[in-house]
Amino acid sequence: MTGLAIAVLIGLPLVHCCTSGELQLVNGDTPEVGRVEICINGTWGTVCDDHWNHSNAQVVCRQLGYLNAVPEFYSSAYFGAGTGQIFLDDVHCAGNESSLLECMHRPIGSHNCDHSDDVGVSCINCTHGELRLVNGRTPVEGRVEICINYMWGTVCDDLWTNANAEVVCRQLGYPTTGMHTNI
Ligand SMILES: *[C@@H]1O[C@H](CO)[C@@H](O)[C@H](O)[C@H]1NC(C)=O
Ligand SMILES: *[C@@H]1O[C@H](CO)[C@@H](O)[C@H](O)[C@H]1NC(C)=O
Ligand SMILES: *[C@@H]1O[C@H](CO)[C@@H](O)[C@H](O)[C@H]1NC(C)=O
Ligand SMILES: *[C@@H]1O[C@H](CO)[C@@H](O)[C@H](O)[C@H]1NC(C)=O
Ligand SMILES: [Ca+2]
Repeated sequence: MTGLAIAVLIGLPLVHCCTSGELQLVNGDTPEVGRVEICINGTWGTVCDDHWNHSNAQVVCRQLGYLNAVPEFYSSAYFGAGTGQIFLDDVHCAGNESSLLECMHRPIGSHNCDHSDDVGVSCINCTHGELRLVNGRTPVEGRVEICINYMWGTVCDDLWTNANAEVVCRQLGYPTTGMHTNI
C-alpha cells in the first residue's frame, strides 16, 4: 500500500505541495480557465481583482505556458469565491514579466479585499465550435477549421455539399451563398 493510500484510509489531511509563486486556475471547465490561485509557502491562496488589467492576464497565461492564448480576465469571483488567504492585491503588470510575482503588488498577504473580489483568467485561444477559414486567397474563402477542446482542427470533405458550405458562411456571418470547392 502506498503512503498516499494509507493517508486516505486513516483520514490524514492530503497536502498538494506547491512551490512559492506557482499558479493554478481553479474551478473552470478546463485547466486553462478559472480562479487564479498562487502558492505561497506551500499554501494556495487567491488574488484580488483590484486594478487588474489585460497585461496581468497575459502574464498569468505566459507563466502557465499557454503561449498561444488569447488572455481574458474575470472580476468579482466569476469562478466562485476561494477560501484561505488572499495573497496578492493591487497587482500591476507591464505585460513583459514572466511570472505574476515579478509584477508590482502589495506585500504578500496585505490587501483590502475579500473573496468576492477573487480574480479569474482564461488562457483559451478559441471557443468550442468556433469556425475559421484558412489559406484562402481572400478572407471569405479557405479550408474550414473548427475549434474543439481549444484546438483548431480540420473538417473532412466526405459527403460535403454546398448546403454545408452555406451553414459555414452563415455561422461566420457572411450573408452570401456558400460554394464548396476542394482547396
Ligand atoms: C513565508 O515564509 C517566510 C519564511 O519563513 C516568511 O518570512 C513569510 O512571512 C511567509 N509568508 C507568508 C505570506 O506566510
Ligand atoms: C491553443 O491552446 C492549446 C492549449 O494550450 C494548444 O495546445 C494549442 O496548440 C493552441 N493552438 C493554437 C492555434 O494556438
Ligand atoms: C496595465 O496596467 C499597467 C500599469 O499598472 C500598464 O503598464 C499596462 O500597460 C496596462 N495594460 C493594459 C493592457 O492596459
Ligand atoms: C519590461 O519593460 C520595461 C520597459 O517597458 C522595462 O523597464 C522592464 O525592465 C521590463 N521587464 C522585464 C521583466 O523584462
Ligand atoms: Ca486593493
